[in-house]
Amino acid sequence: MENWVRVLLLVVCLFPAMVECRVRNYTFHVVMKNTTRLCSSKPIVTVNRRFPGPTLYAREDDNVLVKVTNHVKYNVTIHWHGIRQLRTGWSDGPAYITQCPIQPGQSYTYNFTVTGQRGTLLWHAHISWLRATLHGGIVILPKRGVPYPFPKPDEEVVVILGEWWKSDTEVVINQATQSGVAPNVSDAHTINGHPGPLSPCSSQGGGFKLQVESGKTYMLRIINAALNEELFFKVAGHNLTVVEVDATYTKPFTTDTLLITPGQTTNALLTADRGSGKYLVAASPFMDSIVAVDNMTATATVHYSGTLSSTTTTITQPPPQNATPIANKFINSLLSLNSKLYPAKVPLTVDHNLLFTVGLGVNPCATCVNGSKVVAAINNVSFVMPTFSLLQAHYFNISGIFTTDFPGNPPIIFNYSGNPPGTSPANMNTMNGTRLYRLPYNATVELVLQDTGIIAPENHPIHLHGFNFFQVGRGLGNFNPNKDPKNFNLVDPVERNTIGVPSGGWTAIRFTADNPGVWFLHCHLEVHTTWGLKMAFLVDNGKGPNESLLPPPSDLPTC
Ligand SMILES: *[C@@H]1O[C@H](CO)[C@@H](O)[C@H](O)[C@H]1NC(C)=O
Ligand SMILES: *[C@@H]1O[C@H](CO)[C@@H](O)[C@H](O)[C@H]1NC(C)=O
Ligand SMILES: *[C@@H]1O[C@H](CO)[C@@H](O)[C@H](O)[C@H]1NC(C)=O
Ligand SMILES: *[C@@H]1O[C@H](CO)[C@@H](O)[C@H](O)[C@H]1NC(C)=O
Ligand SMILES: *[C@@H]1O[C@H](CO)[C@@H](O)[C@H](O)[C@H]1NC(C)=O
Ligand SMILES: *[C@@H]1O[C@H](CO)[C@@H](O)[C@H](O)[C@H]1NC(C)=O
Ligand SMILES: *[C@@H]1O[C@H](CO)[C@@H](O)[C@H](O)[C@H]1NC(C)=O
Ligand SMILES: *[C@@H]1O[C@H](CO)[C@@H](O)[C@H](O)[C@H]1NC(C)=O
Ligand SMILES: *[C@@H]1O[C@H](CO)[C@@H](O)[C@H](O)[C@H]1NC(C)=O
Ligand SMILES: *[C@@H]1O[C@H](CO)[C@@H](O)[C@H](O)[C@H]1NC(C)=O
Ligand SMILES: *[C@@H]1O[C@H](CO)[C@@H](O)[C@H](O)[C@H]1NC(C)=O
Ligand SMILES: *[C@@H]1O[C@H](CO)[C@@H](O)[C@H](O)[C@H]1NC(C)=O
Ligand SMILES: [Cu+2]
Repeated sequence: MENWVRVLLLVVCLFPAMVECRVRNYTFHVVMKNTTRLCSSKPIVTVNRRFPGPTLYAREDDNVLVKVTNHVKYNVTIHWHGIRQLRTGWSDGPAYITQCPIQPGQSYTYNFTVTGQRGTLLWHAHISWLRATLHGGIVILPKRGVPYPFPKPDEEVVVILGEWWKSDTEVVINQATQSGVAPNVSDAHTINGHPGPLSPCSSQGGGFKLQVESGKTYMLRIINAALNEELFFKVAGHNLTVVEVDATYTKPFTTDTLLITPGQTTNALLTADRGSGKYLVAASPFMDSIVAVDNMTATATVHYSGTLSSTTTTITQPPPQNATPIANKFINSLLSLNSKLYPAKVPLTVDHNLLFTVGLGVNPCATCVNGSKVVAAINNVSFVMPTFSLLQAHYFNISGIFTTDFPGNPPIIFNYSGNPPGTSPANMNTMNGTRLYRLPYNATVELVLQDTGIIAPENHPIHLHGFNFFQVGRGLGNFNPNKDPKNFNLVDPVERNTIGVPSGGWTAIRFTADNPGVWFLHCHLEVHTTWGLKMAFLVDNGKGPNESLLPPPSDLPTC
């Protein structure tokens, strides 16, 4: 852009009323704050002393600038979860993947443009377990004058689901890493930062209260920012109409229960059609395996205007923890809107056919409790975090940081799902390495994510950075490459950035590698990421500057 145009834009943006301002300029100060929950106080890491952190608002096509200054003792990075970051991988945020951390006392300005996306996403720290308290919403409004493809709601509300530990989460994960066993589960779930009125230790005025007026419609922008748990979400006495997930429009459908995995977002319309009263909102865990979870239900209230404070709250029964049929019903209802304005651009041909097993393992560890440690892997490779950023190593041709030999298929074919029991490999060891899978620009990829039953089958919410993908298929047991593709939905599959791989089953996704850079793929259960359930794609530049990664910004942190 010509310099004078940039100066003009800057000046014009001082008077946003005069003209559409295209630059959104935010300042994030990462600071400690003492916070009381569950009757105990502890210092937590926050952005601008807020928990959850501030909501980032932008319109499609806006340029977003966020200057992050680190005032705490931990290294910090921030990830803009679901933002495509077209050619701006430097602003994606996962530590040691696209950048070195912002060290104590340092600043870094994330600079990206929102292209072709509208809806709700989230930002969160992407280093260690700091995202437990370092997270917030991202609201992307459609371009000015472009309506939603559903009736305009009267009001919009960001609803962030989270997980709360009484202990310091950095201590929780360090303790687990040293002992080699699973970290402690959380002590409560939260809705907009509070465990809610039914918590044994309710505080802060009984939790989050959504004040509604009878007859009006509210769009809930619901975000699962929990570290390790998929959550059901319900409102007593009300149905919800899902209209968008992961910042892509869906075919609207009505349900009484939502399922949201960590990293996923859902926009749902709630019509206040009850006249009056108080109705409980509940967020409770979904876990259809033997793995321990925090079974506390987080609550909030929908409160109709004019309702007496003495009115009792209508409660709702959360689904059982292992309610697989309720989860499946919700997942199977999700389809892309696939309208003329918002077509589903599903790749119809496939250049790279990949099968990745995702699951757990056990490796020897002399210093650990039982001489072994729990690990996790993709295609039997437990990812080893480098000490230098992969994107920088790639851009500057620095060798010795990573290899590009990540296997496109599992090294051993077995009964992946472990069903019938006892058929999983007796040897549960994994390999380790910082191995990437290389893709030419614009290659089309079909990736089947296959759960393993090693230790136990489990639902893994897998998140891909830099791309949206389409979920073309899903099933139980071993994926069958001869039979299963016949049932793929290539017309209107849901488009998203995070997808649950069913316990003992598989999910098939397709995407086009039209974004050059290094892009992280990992389980969004933070415990599994820590254990090594992660890898990265390296996407080469295409032809010319419009298909090439931009040069790194001058303030990019170094290691
Ligand atoms: C963003 O805000 C900061 C602090 O208010 C200011 O110094 C900077 O010039 C702004 N940048 C742009 C591009 O508006
Ligand atoms: C938190 O509280 C402790 C004990 O009261 C105090 O020493 C500390 O300075 C407080 N920290 C912050 C960040 O307010
Ligand atoms: C943000 O990045 C764009 C390139 O994508 C660049 O033109 C612009 O100057 C950058 N803005 C700031 C404030 O650094
Ligand atoms: C984790 O749980 C164990 C057993 O209850 C307890 O001894 C330990 O202190 C907990 N760790 C943290 C960091 O809270
Ligand atoms: C929710 O929708 C279902 C199915 O359409 C219907 O049976 C039920 O009565 C509705 N519940 C409420 C509270 O509107
Ligand atoms: C939650 O789990 C604890 C510990 O396993 C158990 O004692 C308690 O009964 C469970 N509560 C509910 C509501 O299931
Ligand atoms: C250690 O091994 C024993 C015996 O197999 C088992 O009971 C125990 O749960 C293990 N402890 C840990 C921390 O894995
Ligand atoms: C890295 O290597 C490629 C191919 O050899 C070359 O085109 C590019 O200029 C190199 N980049 C840097 C920063 O040295
Ligand atoms: C994984 O790799 C380890 C170490 O090479 C090997 O012992 C084990 O058999 C492999 N397991 C699978 C399922 O590929
Ligand atoms: C990777 O595996 C090797 C050989 O088993 C082992 O010596 C090394 O400690 C492992 N590295 C990590 C980070 O686990
Ligand atoms: C990328 O691939 C699509 C088809 O998948 C094609 O339509 C498009 O022209 C390609 N773009 C480039 C720049 O190669
Ligand atoms: C912070 O990051 C730097 C650069 O990677 C590293 O040298 C340092 O050990 C890290 N500090 C902590 C506390 O992890
Ligand atoms: Cu997982």
